[in-house]
Amino acid sequence: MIKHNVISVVLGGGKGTRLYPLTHKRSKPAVPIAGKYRLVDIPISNCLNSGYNRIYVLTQYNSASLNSHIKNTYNFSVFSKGFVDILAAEQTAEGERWYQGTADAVRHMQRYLAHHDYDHLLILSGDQLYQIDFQEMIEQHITTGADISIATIPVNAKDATSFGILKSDDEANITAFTEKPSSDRLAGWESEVSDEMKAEGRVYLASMGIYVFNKGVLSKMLEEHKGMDFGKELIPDSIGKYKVHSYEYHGYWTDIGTIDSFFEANIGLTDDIPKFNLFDKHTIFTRGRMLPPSKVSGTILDKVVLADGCIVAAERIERSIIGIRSRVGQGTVIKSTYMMGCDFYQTLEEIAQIKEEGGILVGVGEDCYIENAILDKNCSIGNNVRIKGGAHLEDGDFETHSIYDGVIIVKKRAIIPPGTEI
Ligand code: ADQ
Ligand code: ADP
Repeated sequence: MIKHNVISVVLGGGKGTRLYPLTHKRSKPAVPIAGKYRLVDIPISNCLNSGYNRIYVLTQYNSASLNSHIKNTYNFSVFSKGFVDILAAEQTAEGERWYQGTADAVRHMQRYLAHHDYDHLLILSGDQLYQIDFQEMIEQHITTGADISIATIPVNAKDATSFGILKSDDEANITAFTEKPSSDRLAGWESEVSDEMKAEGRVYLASMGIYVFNKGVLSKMLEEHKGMDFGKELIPDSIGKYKVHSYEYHGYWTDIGTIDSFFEANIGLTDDIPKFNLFDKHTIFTRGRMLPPSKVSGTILDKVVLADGCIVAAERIERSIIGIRSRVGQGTVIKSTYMMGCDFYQTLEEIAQIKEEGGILVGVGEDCYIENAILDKNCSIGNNVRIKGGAHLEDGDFETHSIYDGVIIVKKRAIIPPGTEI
């Protein structure tokens, strides 16, 4: 039963520079994950599974793929009040003035909220992997009489510098907040945590960037405060002025806003029992594509998440995600790689013609070796190509690929000629 009157806002992405080149030609919410989903499916599914079906997605850019994904995925019956609407900064009347930060993005959408009846606004980040029941969070928000609630999780000293860190009293009211403190400023910010967390060194309580605001409170804050950002300005300023409550979350939660964490989170899905469970009673919603089942011949697959509609003839694939409509040729070995897949199939006639002209087919060719890589959509990788990421590689950006933290990211639609070594 849905007890709360909630509107959800997914912060779909600022410039998205930390996920470049995956965000070069698409907005961040549209970045593919786990072989068949898009980033935005995670927060939206969490909302829907919690029974909250009025959702705005705020994004700096609009992209054809984001629009078609949302339009084709989140259709509600005429008897429901549900919607998932994209509000893109580039389309606001203010023209060139883009959203400058998260609070500013929400400030600009206030006029859309005016048309709705709601009591609470649930604000979510678009680049996190987790499964939360938001009803529980909102229930706690209401029973504690909070004006603002922030979902929190214990993190270690290394991670603490990338998050908002807070302290709370015995009743979980937040008494102090500092955004991304440098490591030399961490002393004194430790919190009481369970023995298990202590053993892992997770003694700092971090904001998960997930907020519940009472309706009137947020509009007042946005009006009175000229701040652009929740984490840097509005939240720190609210401490002491409002009742800000910490909702402590104990499950799996990870930020996937950087190439490194995005790659780790995807590859982590191939574990025996992954921390983020796709095979759960809660559905992760995404576009229903009516693809054929995948076809595999002669391949040893070990810890592989294989999406729909693939044609795989490789020699061996290990600890990898193979996305929708992927084609992988004979003799090829793929390890620790996220292949996003393809938006289309080439027909038999097209394949014959491309081969006759000495061209390269979409997908991964024959006798290739690919390790520690992300292959963006629609790449054409010729035969005998060797792509081997690793700590020995320096970061860099090249025409067909980029390298970050040892991961080689082959760009969308890149054509890699036969015999290439990266
Ligand atoms: P960050 O994630 O570093 O920290 P921020 O860059 O503001 O904060 O991004 C929050 C979310 O909003 C991200 O999903 C981002 O893509 C999106 N976003 C940013 N600008 C946007 C804009 N103009 N329009 C739409 N979306 C936008 C925040 C908090 C920390 C907290 C971490 C947890 O500030 O206190 O610890 O989240 O991940
Ligand atoms: P996909 O996510 O399936 O790889 P894209 O995101 O590239 O697809 O979406 C297709 C179209 O969206 C592109 O051809 C481009 O015109 C538009 N688009 C993508 N990113 C942006 C952006 N940052 N700004 C404006 N338009 C964009």
